[in-house]
Amino acid sequence: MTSPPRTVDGFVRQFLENLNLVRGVPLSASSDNDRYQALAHTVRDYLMARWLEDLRRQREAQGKGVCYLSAEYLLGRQLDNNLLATGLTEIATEAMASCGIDIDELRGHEVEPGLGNGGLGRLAACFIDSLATMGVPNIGYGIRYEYGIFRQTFVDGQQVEQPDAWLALGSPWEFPHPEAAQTVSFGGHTETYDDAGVTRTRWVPGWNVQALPYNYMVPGYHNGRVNTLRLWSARATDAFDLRIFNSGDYAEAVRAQTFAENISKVLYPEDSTPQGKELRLQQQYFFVAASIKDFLDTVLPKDFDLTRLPERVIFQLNDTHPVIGVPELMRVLVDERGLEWDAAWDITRECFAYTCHTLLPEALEEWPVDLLGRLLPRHLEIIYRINDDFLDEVRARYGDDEMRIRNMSIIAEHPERSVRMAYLATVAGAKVNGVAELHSQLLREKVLPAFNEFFPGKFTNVTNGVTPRRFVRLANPELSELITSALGTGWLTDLERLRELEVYAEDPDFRTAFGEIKADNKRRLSAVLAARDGVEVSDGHMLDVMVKRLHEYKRQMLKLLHIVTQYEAIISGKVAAADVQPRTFIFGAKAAPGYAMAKRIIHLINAVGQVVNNDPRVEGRLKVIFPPNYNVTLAERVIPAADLSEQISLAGKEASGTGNMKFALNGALTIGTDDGANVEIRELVGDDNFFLFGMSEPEVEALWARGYKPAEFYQRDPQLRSAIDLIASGAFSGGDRSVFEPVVSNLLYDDRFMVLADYATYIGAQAKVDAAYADQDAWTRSAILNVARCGFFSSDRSMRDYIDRIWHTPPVL
Ligand code: 26Q
Repeated sequence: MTSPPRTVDGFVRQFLENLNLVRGVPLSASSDNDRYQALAHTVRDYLMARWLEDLRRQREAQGKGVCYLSAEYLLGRQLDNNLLATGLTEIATEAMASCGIDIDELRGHEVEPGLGNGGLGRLAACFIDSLATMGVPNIGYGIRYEYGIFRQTFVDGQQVEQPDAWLALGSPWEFPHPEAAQTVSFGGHTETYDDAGVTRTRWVPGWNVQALPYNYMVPGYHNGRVNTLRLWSARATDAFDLRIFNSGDYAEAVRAQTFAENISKVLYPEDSTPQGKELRLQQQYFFVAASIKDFLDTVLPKDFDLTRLPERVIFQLNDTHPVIGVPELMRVLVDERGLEWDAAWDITRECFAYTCHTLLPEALEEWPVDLLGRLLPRHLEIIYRINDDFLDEVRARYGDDEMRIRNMSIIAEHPERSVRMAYLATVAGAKVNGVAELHSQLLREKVLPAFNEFFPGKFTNVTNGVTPRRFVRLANPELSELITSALGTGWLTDLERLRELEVYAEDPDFRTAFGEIKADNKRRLSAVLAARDGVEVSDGHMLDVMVKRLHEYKRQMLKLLHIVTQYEAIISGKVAAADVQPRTFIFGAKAAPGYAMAKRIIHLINAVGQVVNNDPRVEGRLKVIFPPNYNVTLAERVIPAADLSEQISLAGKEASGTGNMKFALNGALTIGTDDGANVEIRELVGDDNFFLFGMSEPEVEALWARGYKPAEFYQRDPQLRSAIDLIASGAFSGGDRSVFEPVVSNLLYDDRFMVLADYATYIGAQAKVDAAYADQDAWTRSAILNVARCGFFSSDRSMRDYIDRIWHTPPVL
């Protein structure tokens, strides 16, 4: 193997060689894509020796590792991250310059792998970054979707989805290993047979697919470590190919092949509202079965004593999506490896742990028994047996309390007989965790109280975190440099050290420098938006940002009502435009393609922007920008530029949020409800540095109990009435009142997320924001304190909590 290029000359040599050998072109004839690919190859060559070394180290150590099972990894661009991890950024920049290439230009050519929907997928990406940085053995298992999250475009202000062909130009970061393929089976039936006097069950599947692993390097930051992300791609098996050969019916044979390969074709773009689609269950079983087999057959030594499996692995279930792994491990242990049921169950119960990411009842996955039985007949039998044994234990404890039995059963009977995957995960998991303190408390007290009582000590909390390498160092290089100039190095892997910045909040020079960086970041963002969408962030504006998936519970409508309220006040003459604090509002949000109300809200945001931005009476003091296709790459630009972070979900609905953490760490102040991790952010930064508004979760409950009538809030509050009336009048739809009528009546008569109930306190809090922003120096002081006090939200700390409370996996030195 070639030696790693540690000098500019070495780097240039290797880069030119890769252009020739990998791309088959000389520099003079190379395209930007050739150059990007060759550069990426040069970085991965450098990582290769370390990767191999880590594989060896981990095999020899025979320690316990984490298998993170996640249907989503929202990785973001890889080049910059891998340059940073290896400390090659300067060398690569100089090397490219000496070839006459602008590395920034090449950076822009990387298509980010969007293999996730939002928070949950990005969390998985942050976690594997932290584990590599901490030297903890980890394999991330998931699916190599051929198409990731759709590319969002707007046509007449309405969302139109385009396929995300992220692999079209080739993916230099992946290593296919077809020789390590696994076979995954589906369908068929089960039968019993006599095995030397013992009755055993076997599954006779109806069809198989091949799972091909693609490995990705997950480098630790400046520690020479490289873990593995292994994503599975579906291929037709030889049997499918044979059918092609033998059938003579070419079209039918190809259809069969397409059928197999459909399994990893596309990421489901729903988040929070799972649809019980067969293909989705196929995806889940496909990657989990391949991963478990891969771990048992290729990662563990041959003839490993499986009763000791819990000493070697914890399978962490990222939400319920991989929970079919529980009956799968039971099937492998009992049917294939010949263990007794009870012994297998003891192993299984120790090998899984479950993270819940939601509180919305409609987001809890259930699979209809007839679908599950058709696709995975043996797994359904195993689930029934797990449930029978569990309910026997419940009866033994509480007697024949049928009400309780029905409530705790893994099998729901209504509206159709189905498997409650969260219950299965809770019964099987060694631990169950929520993702923020409030969420974990509500999980224990509201969602799964019977299980919390039955399994004392099983429930725990691990508050989410984000990787500071990507979301501070890469996204905000100037701030990172300022921090390093104050604290020295080391803080990026020990983020609590940001505390030492508290004293600098009192230093006028530091505040000036901090304020200038924020202004620079706004200019950088403005340039990006100008190039991308032809819009600019106006100078001197406060940047007010709400970026997250579009969902009613997150309440983008509340933000919009604030904008419309300000606009209405100007055009009705209640307020002079000159007296309005100039603000640019940035939205970023994708709606699930089938979520009609979310799509209408997107349309309305664009429509309001169109009107407000072009009304001369506003005098340019309010501006709404909604760049399409918000993704990790855009997040890295928007977040460092933000002054104000909007975290305004109805209390009790947002499990944690992680964008909230990214903003605070980049010196934005939060306006937010007492929800998810906002609670912890506010406790840490202090009430003076956080704009709290809205009902608390118990207040929400109390209002529901009293009877919530949104129309009464509309009647009572003239400001609210004017804003809603303006929308209803057709002012944002060319006079056509019908376009946004569904949005308006939804608010007035079916306001499930209590937008109108929190409106008044939200508007009040926004007035406080305006007042605070008027004193720039004081604002900057608060922003610095946000940075200084949010070190807790490093995903390194999350990983330490998982390790201490759940995994018990020491680093391998
Ligand atoms: C399930 C079945 C079928 C189709 C789709 C799905 C599906 C896909 C994605 C269900 C849910 C998701 C994603 C959920 C998610 O992102 N939840 C967020 O997780 C973050 C990390 O813990 C939290 O910070 C957010 O509060 C939570 O909303």
